[in-house]
Amino acid sequence: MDLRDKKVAVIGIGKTGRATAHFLAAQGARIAVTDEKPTAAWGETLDELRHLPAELTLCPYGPEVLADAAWVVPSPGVYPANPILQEAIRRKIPILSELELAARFLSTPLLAITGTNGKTTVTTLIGEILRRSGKKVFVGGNIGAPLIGYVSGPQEADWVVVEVSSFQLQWAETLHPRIALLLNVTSDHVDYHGSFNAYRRIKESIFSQQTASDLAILNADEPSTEALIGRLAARSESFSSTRAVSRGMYLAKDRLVRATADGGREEYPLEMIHLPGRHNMENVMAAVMAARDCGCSPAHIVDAVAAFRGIAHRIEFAGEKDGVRYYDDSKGTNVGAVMRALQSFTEPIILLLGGRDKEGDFESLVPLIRERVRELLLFGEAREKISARIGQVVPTRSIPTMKEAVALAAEHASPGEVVLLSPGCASFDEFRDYKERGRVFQELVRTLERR
Ligand code: UMA
Repeated sequence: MDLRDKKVAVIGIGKTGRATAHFLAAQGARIAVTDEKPTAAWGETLDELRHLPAELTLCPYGPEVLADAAWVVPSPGVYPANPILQEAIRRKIPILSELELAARFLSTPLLAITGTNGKTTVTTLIGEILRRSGKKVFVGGNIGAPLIGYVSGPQEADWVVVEVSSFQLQWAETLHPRIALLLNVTSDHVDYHGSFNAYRRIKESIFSQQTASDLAILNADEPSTEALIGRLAARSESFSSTRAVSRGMYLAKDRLVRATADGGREEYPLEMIHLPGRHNMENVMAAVMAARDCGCSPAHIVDAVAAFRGIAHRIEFAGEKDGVRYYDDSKGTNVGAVMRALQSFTEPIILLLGGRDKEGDFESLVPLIRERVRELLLFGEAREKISARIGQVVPTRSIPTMKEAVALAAEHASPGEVVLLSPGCASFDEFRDYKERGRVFQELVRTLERR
């Protein structure tokens, strides 16, 4: 792919758009950029872009950006139904996600992780294991650093480990990971993709370019991913926390077992895992399988897993006051994540749920809420909508903000109970992102502790 003197339209100037513009400039392309935010609100980004060694056109937010463009690179957050993208389709201008563009220039083997939940944990853990095994690794993608930034440099890693969101898989038709993981698919981002089936198909497309020399890692416990075993061009291995599998990993009574295609068996102690919940055993199994295929030894794997304490805002212990333990699961932005969080505790739970709805299937939480939640506190923009759907199951209160919900939880909780923020919704109604929401929650808990 030769970008020299070609015009490329970049939509959105967040992390992805900025990194893409830098890459395009280095490739000698001409760049047209646009963002729904007016240029007056671009701050330092405007200066940064103006200093790029490239022909740069700043366009108003609309189809003008497409004039003379050979390709369009939308930021992940731009919905497929966006009128600029629809116009690009009408004009037959190819649309490439940043991930697709980067992958076309990638010379390092690619290990890609997707799924509705667990991606960040598995991506981080694989990175840790590879590092501990002495390999050079770039860890990026949806987790933070765009892949395009890596391909802009000397590409010196042994492996590129990339967390891939469904937004990045949209417009990524030739992406070809050496190892691809699909951890699970439950309802999420339906507002973006149009339907659950469209979302599921996009997730499965991570395997579409793989061949027999590649590896696909699948979840044997989830019908939607299990159905793919044996149906893919790649070798497939699966993991299960409920039953033995012939190729892959499973949870036996007191250990994890890895069964290889040649009939071999490896065992890993459960004591190496310091993360809560069965879902984290699945995450660890997925990471171990990927790492073994990269050539990491079981000894390095055990060391790295034992040292791994999880990621921020993912069922993270936030503090304790008067015998009540507070947990921050702000990263739980969909219903599947809330289920996992609820399953991680045996204590009665006061659940803080709410924010901006992504058309989540809240009804599917009802059995777990009935079983484990003592009180449901709904907050944020979606609170009335959620209340109308699941507000009759356990005592439920509807409160405007998360801050007020935390205060009420502290008032209502009894010693031995857990207060869990697992919002099942996006944060953007009240916060910049889930990280800010989690930080605010943790600060509120620290204030409670000091009282
Ligand atoms: N914008 C438009 N038009 C739109 C939408 C956005 O102009 O229709 C503009 C915004 O005004 C803003 C810019 O685009 O200036 C933001 O782009 P973006 O929302 O795509 O965000 P980036 O900063 O590029 O960050 C993206 C990912 N964000 C999303 O997918 C929403 C980050 O994932 C990722 O870390 C980063 O690329 C690097 O790869 C975050 C995320 O929320 C963590 N991901 C979702 C999730 O995990 O559920 C998928």
